[in-house]
Amino acid sequence: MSFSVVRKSSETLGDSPSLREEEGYDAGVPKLSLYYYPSCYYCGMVRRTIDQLRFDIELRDIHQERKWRDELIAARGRRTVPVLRIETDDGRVEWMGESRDIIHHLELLAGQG
Ligand SMILES: N[C@@H](CCC(=O)N[C@@H](CS)C(=O)NCC(=O)O)C(=O)O
Repeated sequence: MSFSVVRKSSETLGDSPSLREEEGYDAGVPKLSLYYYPSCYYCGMVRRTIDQLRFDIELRDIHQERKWRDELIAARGRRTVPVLRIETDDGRVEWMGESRDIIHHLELLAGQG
């Protein structure tokens, strides 16, 4: 898969609004969401990569929000996290599990794989 993604510029780090919030949804740009929970070790590894590569990814805590947990189970048949949900602008949705695969995917998207 090959596409560009929204990443945070240096001006949008910290408490500032993200590029996506400022500019809205860009055509051709996939929307990325990470299903996770805070104490999950493998989720922590993925979140570190997200921070390092400055990806603008919505974090969906499955312990905090029941709807995220239910959505994850409906899509994957189990609640194992981390899982990256990738929604392309044409409406296709892919679900990617395994922290190693997610990290590798993000590195490729960032051009560092
Ligand atoms: N090999 C997986 C392991 C993921 C994993 O074990 N996740 C734990 C949390 S750290 C989990 O979701 N366990 C609950 C379950 O599988 O139902 C990965 O690297 O992503």
